[in-house]
Amino acid sequence: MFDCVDYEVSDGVGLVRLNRPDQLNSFNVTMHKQLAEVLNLAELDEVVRAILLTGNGRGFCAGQDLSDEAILPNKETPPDLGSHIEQYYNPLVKQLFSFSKPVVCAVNGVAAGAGANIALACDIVIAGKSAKFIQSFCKIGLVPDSGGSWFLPRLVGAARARGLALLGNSISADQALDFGLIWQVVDDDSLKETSEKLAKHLATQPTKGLYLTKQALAVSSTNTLDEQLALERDLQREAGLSADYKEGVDAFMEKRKPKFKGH
Ligand code: T3D
Repeated sequence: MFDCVDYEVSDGVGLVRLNRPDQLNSFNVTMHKQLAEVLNLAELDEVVRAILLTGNGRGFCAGQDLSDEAILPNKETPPDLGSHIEQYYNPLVKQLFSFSKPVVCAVNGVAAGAGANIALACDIVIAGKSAKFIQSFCKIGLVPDSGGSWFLPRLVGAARARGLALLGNSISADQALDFGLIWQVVDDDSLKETSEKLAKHLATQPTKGLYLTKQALAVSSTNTLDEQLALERDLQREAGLSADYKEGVDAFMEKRKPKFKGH
C-alpha cells in the first residue's frame, strides 16, 4: 500500500514497520504522511486492539532525514524547523501518546534524535540487545524534540535527562533499561517474537480499561493528589460501565478465562 511504511493486521495487532532501511528509517515527509495515514487507519479499525511499531533493516529510526530539502540549512530562505515540527513530529507524538489502544515499540537497532523520542511516546518499549538510544540533537545544534524534553526527565530523572540531552551519548539497550527509559531488553533474535507476543496479548485485554488507564497515567505527574484522585474516580466510573468489566468479574466468579471484547 505504501513504500515508506509497511502495515498489516494480524490477531488484533496493527503491525507498523518503518521502511527506509537504507537511511536507517529516518523521516522524510513521505514517511511522515504514510505513518500518519497508517496510524489513523489503526485507530479507527475496531479489529485492531494494539499497535506494534518497529523498523525494517538494521535501525529503528535515525530521526529526521538530514538530507531532506525541507530542513536543509544555508539556503536562501532559511528553513522553518518550528513549522516542520508543528506539521509532522508534534501530531505524531501526540497521536502515539494518546492512542486509544496500547502501543508497543520494538526498537530493533539504533534510535536517534526524533527516532529515540517517538519510541518514548509509545506505551511499552522493548529493545533488542544491540539497540542504541541517542539524543543526537545537541550534536547538530538542535534541541530535543518529539517530546524528548518532556519524556526524558519523567522517565529517567533530571540529572540523567540533562546528561543524555546535553552530551548526546549513545547508550546501549541495557543502559536504557537500567535508566528506566524502556521496559525490556531481549536478544536481537527474539525481539520479533517477544514483541509480537506482547502486542497480541494486549490485543486480547480490556482495551477500553487500558485506554482509561493511559489517560490517568498521562496527567499524573502534573496533577495534585486531589486532582488525580478525582480523575481516578471519574475514569473508574466509566470503566465500571464497560462490558469488559462485567466480563472480567463474571469470568473470575465462574473460574474461567475472560473473553474481552475491548469495550
Ligand atoms: O524540523 C525538523 O524536522 C528538525 C527535526 C529534527 C529531529 C531530529 O531527529 S534531529 C536528529 C537527526 N538525526 C541525527 O542526527 C542522526 C544522524 N545519524 C547518525 O548519527 C548515525 O547515522 C547513527 C548514529 C544513527 C547510526 O550510525 P551508523 O554508523 O550505524 O550508520 P551510518 O553509516 O551513519 O548510517 C547508515 C546510512 O544511513 C548512511 O547512508 P549511506 O552512507 O550508507 O548512504 C547514513 O547517511 C544514513 N543516515 C543515518 N541517519 C540519517 C541518514 N540519512 C539521513 N538522515 C539521517 N538522520
